[in-house]
Amino acid sequence: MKRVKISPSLMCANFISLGTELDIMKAAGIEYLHIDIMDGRYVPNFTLGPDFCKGLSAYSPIPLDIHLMIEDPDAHVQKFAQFPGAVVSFHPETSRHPLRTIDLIRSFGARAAIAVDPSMPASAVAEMLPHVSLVCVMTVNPGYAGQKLIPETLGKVRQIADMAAALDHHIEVEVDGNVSWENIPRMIQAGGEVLVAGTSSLYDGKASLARNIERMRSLG
Ligand code: S6P
Ligand code: MG
Repeated sequence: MKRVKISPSLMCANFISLGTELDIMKAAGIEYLHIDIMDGRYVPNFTLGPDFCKGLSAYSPIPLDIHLMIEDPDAHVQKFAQFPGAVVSFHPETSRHPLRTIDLIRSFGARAAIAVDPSMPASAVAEMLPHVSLVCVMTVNPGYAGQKLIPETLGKVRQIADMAAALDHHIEVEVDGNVSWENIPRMIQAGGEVLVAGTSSLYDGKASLARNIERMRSLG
């Protein structure tokens, strides 16, 4: 069985000791750094931005997994798509022509991805799958950490994983939202390959980051 990839949600990190946390993640072979970008319009919250990504990319060799939760992504992707090895996802409903946005992300050097809102059926993204290298399936409503899983979204993870498997290039299926100790096995079972780890697991505050990474590895 292939090893599940971990993408720690940095909006949940302890910014006072971020350098130490990034060192621990590097030593543990963490695959991605998940960065939530919010604009107060597409979602009712604000989080991180391009300067934060720049600082991270300069410090850590771990590829950035940038999740845009913003209106008008075409106006902003250039600020996010130039980091080496980055994958940039956007929500298709924020773009008039999602395939153009995908091309735009690629034109700046990043891998392109789409993020799927819990209300959006798998069929809505079928025509985009051949053009992306990752699909971020949201299992909570976008906007906040610390929410509860919307259980119906697990079936959609399975549907998208099956649709992706039928294509001739590999697509990573990422699961984002309430990736908890209890939910992780079900999410992997449903076909999740990249798990976004926030307050429900790595940052649960009950054990050290290093211990929680080990615990997560032991689950998949
Ligand atoms: C939510 C965002 C997510 C959160 C993550 C937090 O809008 O896209 O990436 O950071 O879900 O994890 P948790 O375990 O607190 O749900
Ligand atoms: Mg996210």
